[in-house]
Amino acid sequence: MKTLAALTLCLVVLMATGFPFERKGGSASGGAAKERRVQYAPWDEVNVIAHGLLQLGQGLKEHVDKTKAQMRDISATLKVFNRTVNEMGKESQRLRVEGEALKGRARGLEDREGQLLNVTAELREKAEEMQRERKTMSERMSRLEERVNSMLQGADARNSSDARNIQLMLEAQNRRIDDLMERIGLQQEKLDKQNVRIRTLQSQIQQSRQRPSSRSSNTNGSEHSGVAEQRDSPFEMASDCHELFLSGETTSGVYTIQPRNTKPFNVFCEITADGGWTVIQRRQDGSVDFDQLWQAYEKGFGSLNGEFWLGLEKIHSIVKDGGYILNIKFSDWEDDTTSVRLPFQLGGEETKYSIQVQEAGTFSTLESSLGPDATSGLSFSTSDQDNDQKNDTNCAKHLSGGWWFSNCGHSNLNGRYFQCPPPKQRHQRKQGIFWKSWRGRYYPLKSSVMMIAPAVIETSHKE
Ligand SMILES: [Ca+2]
Repeated sequence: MKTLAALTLCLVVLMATGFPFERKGGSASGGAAKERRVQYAPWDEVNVIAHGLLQLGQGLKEHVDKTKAQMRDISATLKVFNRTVNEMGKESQRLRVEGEALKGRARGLEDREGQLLNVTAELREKAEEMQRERKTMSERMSRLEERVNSMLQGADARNSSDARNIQLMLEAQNRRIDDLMERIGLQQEKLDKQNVRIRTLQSQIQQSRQRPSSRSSNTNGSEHSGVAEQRDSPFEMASDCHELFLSGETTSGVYTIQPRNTKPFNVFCEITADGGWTVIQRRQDGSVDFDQLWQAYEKGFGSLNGEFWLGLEKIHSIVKDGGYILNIKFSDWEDDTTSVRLPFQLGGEETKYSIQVQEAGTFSTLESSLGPDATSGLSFSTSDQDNDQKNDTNCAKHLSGGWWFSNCGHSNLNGRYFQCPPPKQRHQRKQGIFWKSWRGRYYPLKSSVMMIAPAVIETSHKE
């Protein structure tokens, strides 16, 4: 800039000196020589001016070049600066975004921290509560311990020997009481047994009076010796519910009986006005699954006070000497009831517990669902023991439960228990409890009870 100012000043000075010369030449037109001299005379000056101008041009060029270079530098710097500004803008934008995100995160963390604080506070409260509880518990425990200790110490201190003596005495007393109770029990059992025998004999006497047959004389003949024998024989339990009835029992319920050559077992006795029935099956609410296998039907299952199957073994042990009657009671869903009585025999395991119903003239319609099929013996079947009379079918598997099946279609009181209303599909309904000749093949009955008693009961029932 300084050089530019200096050159401009120089140019101005030169021009200023030139003006008077040209004016001088113009005004002095009279003398040509003088003018030529004047014209050539300042050559040096012209030279100097030209030189100056050249220098000036050179200087200007240099200056322009320098300025250009400077401009380039400046613009490059500006570009860099712009870029930097741009980048900084972007960066600041990014930083702003990041800042927002961070702020968001910070807010989230703050929230969480708040939640955590709440939870922590809750936990602390709970822990404190638990600690309090534990404290009270341990206090109680220690109080109890103290009490027990004091009691023990007291007892020890005061009367350890007395207590021991009293204990021994008590034990001796208990033993004596037990002995007495046992003796009383034995006496009572003897009395009971005698009572049973007397009642049995009384009923036999009554029968022989009513039916003066060949058997009556035998009964009368053995009467006294029977009683005498009974007096000295050890206690025997009733062999069935009818014997209990004869011994004076009047209330239905669970009793222990002991058929001949059998271990005692419990049964439900249905005591009626004319005798004691031993219940062998009861269906009433579907509470017991009757879809059981052979072994279960042999041993029995269910609850004597609810639904049950007494078991083929036990039934056989009661009726093995014959002369029994099967009494079946049913009810439908209108609570209509009916009953069937069939004199029968039951074979043992070797006959697959074959039932044989005694033929008494012709069977009634009601009796026809079991009677006619069983006159020559009908074995018991379960899904794992097909002893039925239908060759191509396993009735127990086809239907349900175990029964004295003949051709699958006449009766099954151990079928599936269906509540009312029963299923609509016949293939389901036919698995139910049914007695074809009463309510039909596809009517699942509401209840059934099967019970047995000596045929004697039937005589008194009819008379
Ligand atoms: Ca079969």
